[in-house]
Amino acid sequence: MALLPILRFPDPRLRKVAVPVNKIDNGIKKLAADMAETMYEAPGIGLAATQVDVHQRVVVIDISEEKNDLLVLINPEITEMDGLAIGEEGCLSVPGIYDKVERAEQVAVRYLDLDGQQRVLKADGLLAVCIQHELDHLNGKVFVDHLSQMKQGRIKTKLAKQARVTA
Ligand code: GNR
Ligand code: NI
Repeated sequence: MALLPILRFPDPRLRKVAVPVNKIDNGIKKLAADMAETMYEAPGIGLAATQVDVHQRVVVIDISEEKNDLLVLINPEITEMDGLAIGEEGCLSVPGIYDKVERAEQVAVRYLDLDGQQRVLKADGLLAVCIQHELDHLNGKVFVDHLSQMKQGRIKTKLAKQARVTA
């Protein structure tokens, strides 16, 4: 296992659209294991391969308190969306920034598990938010894209200042 470096907004590599996985081989299994380790260490509740500069459609999620309920979603697709909910979001690629985003309240997601089995998961609450947030990453989107241009500008300024003091 290995910890992977996480790309930071506004890195242009966060804008790449990930391609579907065509074979769940040992490379994909290692990627999922390394992503899980990286997510737990951060700590975060989800991580998309895009954030570790791998542009394939792989997501890991664990919203459990005990951090013992890992979900690996390969080629996830949202097949149903219902309702609207506004919740506070953050992102490991946009450290220290939190803001409200409107999402579907409930989703159904179809995906392959690590054994290549097709599965369907119905989610609401934080899990539904996290699934939508991670699918956005696979499509080159970051949660701040849902905010006003003025907020996006302020976030860029704040992150650039942070990067200066950390460097
Ligand atoms: O750790 C994370 N927390 C979180 C909180 C509210 C909404 C979405 C998230 S996902 C985020 C991890 C991350 O950046 N995944 O891409
Ligand atoms: Ni994120």
